[in-house]
Amino acid sequence: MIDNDKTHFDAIVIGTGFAGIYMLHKLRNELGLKVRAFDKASGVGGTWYWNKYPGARADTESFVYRYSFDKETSEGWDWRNRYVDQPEMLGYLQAVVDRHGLAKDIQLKTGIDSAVFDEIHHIWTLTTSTGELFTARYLVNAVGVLSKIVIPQIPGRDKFQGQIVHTGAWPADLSLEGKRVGVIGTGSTGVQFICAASKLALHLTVFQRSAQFCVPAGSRQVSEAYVAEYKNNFEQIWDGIRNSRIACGFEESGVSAMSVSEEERQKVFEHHWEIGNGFRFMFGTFSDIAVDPAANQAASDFIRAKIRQIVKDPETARKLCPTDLYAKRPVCTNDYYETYNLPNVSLVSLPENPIKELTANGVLTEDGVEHKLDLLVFATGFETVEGSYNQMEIRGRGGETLQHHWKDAPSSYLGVATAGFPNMFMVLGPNSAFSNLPPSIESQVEWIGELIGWAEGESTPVIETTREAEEAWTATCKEIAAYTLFPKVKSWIFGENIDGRSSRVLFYFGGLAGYRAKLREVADADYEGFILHSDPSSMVA
Ligand code: NA7
Repeated sequence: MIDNDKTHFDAIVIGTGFAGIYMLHKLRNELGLKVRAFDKASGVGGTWYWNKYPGARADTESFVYRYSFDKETSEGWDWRNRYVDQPEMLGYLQAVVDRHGLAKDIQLKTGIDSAVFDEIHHIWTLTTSTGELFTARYLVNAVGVLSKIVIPQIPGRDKFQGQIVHTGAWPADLSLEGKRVGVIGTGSTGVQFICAASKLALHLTVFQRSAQFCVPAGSRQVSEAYVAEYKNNFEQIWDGIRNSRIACGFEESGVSAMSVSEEERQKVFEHHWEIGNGFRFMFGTFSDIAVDPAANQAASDFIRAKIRQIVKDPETARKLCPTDLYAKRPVCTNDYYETYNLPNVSLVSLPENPIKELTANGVLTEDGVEHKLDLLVFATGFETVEGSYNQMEIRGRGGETLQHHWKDAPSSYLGVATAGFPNMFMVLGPNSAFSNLPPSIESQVEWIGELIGWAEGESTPVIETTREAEEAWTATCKEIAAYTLFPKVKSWIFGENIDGRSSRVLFYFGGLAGYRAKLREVADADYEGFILHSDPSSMVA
């Protein structure tokens, strides 16, 4: 066992995005543990470090896409835009790191290659990409849900003479000015990129596999009075957010779409279209858009009518009209459909005209047209949850790898722990709450911190969840997901964006308030579903 001042820690945190930063603060500054956080990036920020593509910004509002634990940084943070953009987000996270003096315990440019649990000494041993070895009693994975980028295989990739990039690994110095740009992907990243790129590129060609339901974001500057009101009602606003389903800071509707007249329904949709925001449109208009097929159809019809009204060329409008259910992660950005009226933007509908191959000059489609490009951008998403963990070799009891434990699908108890991996926790592990992520992250960090604090009061604390608890939580998540329309459409939410991967439940769809109530219930029942070994001889095999 390695036990020296520089390499042994009470806890190691992997990742320094929203989750890792707060976890480090919680364990080190509040619990008084000796902690180190690692990140393979050269700066903190996680997702917000890597996703530097033009147009990158949060699409939940600035006042909810932040920490509530750090009132002081928020107090001094006079944001001016309804949505925080990527540079401002990084600035905010760096300010939190600075305020809490966290930098000295963050080791950047260091990936974790493996983490192995020693069953005799109850210690995790980690090896890094820099060839170092570290040990810790607790291991917390704060590696994100959407970190591992996906680039589809397209024939002829090596022939293309231009540049290829993924939005999730955007080089900071890459400019679009004067370039012929192609983009594959119209998810929430794609729509942001498309709008920004249309204003910068000489020409933009959008290669669309699925048409997207996109509502206006309603991006605008906010007034000083608006910011002051938030600051004056900080606690009350955050209480409301924690007690809501989606945690986006707007009032979620309790009215079902079909319970009102057609005229009223259109009025509500129109009102929310004007206000803007994707989650608000899906959950603020009516209570059952994501649950009831008729309600879903009404919302879809409304958006399709908007597309036909906005897009001048009827053929382009036809291609842009989605035919699926409105049941992917709701997407918003300003002027998405208007962008297709610009003379420098063209649309290729891939189901009708697939990509044949990449050539030296660009993309050749089945109709024989070669779309000449200087830059091809993949906005093709991420390998949800598993991708973040599969990059490391994590071994728990009996040397079992996490990949093996999750061979059918990733699973967990409450999204924070998985059986056979003692003293290992996850922030946003599989089957965490589907909501605006910062409040979800805070709920888990605080709960994990409480659990570790509780266990620290015991001698030789080893905490692990049971297979029964994990199976029961997985079953609950499956049951709730099946009640919604989300699994009926292929998307990253169910891991189905990866070719050949079957649908798996990766989120708890019962809402953040329900999730937090469950966390409280488990804690109040002396952490039911966890075993706390105060005597090593009582360890389960
Ligand atoms: P998404 O939402 O997974 O979107 C990926 C997009 O790329 C989507 O339009 C896909 O089409 C498209 N795609 C993926 N593979 C291909 C291939 N092989 N050919 C053509 N088009 C393809 O990723 P985002 O980065 O936009 O968003 C991920 C989340 O990150 C986002 O929701 C936020 O929460 C943050 P499809 O719809 O699958 O037909």
